[in-house]
Amino acid sequence: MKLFVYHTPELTPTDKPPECAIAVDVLRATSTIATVLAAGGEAVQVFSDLDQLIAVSEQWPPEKRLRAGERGGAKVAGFELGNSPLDCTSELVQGRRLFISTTNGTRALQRVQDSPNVIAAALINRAAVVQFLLEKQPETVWIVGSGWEGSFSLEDTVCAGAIAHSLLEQTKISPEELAGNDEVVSAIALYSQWQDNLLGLFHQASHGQRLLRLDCQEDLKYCSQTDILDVLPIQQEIGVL
Ligand code: 3SL
Repeated sequence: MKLFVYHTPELTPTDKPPECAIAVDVLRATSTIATVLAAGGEAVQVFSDLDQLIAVSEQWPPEKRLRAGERGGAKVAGFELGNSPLDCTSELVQGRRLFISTTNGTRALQRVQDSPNVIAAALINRAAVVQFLLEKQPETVWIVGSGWEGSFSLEDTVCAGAIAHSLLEQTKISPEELAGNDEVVSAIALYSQWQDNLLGLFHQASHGQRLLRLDCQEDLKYCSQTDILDVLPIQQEIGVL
């Protein structure tokens, strides 16, 4: 297995998709997606465009759907949900499909949608993702951070490091064998330094600070937990996990 980390969707190569692509948006899209599926949501369908989301979801029975929209961290007017995983209780999401569009996370998923195995990962479901990689043994794996509007984000990189770190712990593979690019090594170093204080790292992260200004401290706490959900959000058809 060769692992590559890309800090933003724009940095991924365009020629050939990898055997497995893992999109990461710890704050908060992939944390929300994992939470919805763990809480019994029927599926999650992702969109970069809000009008397209509305058009497609209109074809779904109203009692079987939920619409989530986030721009700039805030809920989009007229949608039932923004992008807080804490709103996704089993009472609300059970048996319903979540139609979601967020600023960066859904774009990352769309960027890698042609890979035969597309996964949404966050810290909360890290163990399930690592388990999948250990069982499937894909030759090439990309971990793609969503970043923020084309820039690096600490929280996505530390999650990439958490996945890589766990792979190293559970196999005999050396860091040199695993790492396909230098970003893997730096992601592991970031995780090694902050693994006991991930919430502290989120407080330093620019998007963490943006969410704190929006009064989302409970979201930061929730998303900074590791391995609490045994769920693997994997693409079933293009755009649907
Ligand atoms: O950028 C995204 O996709 C979102 O996850 C951002 S937010 O955490 O909902 O503000």
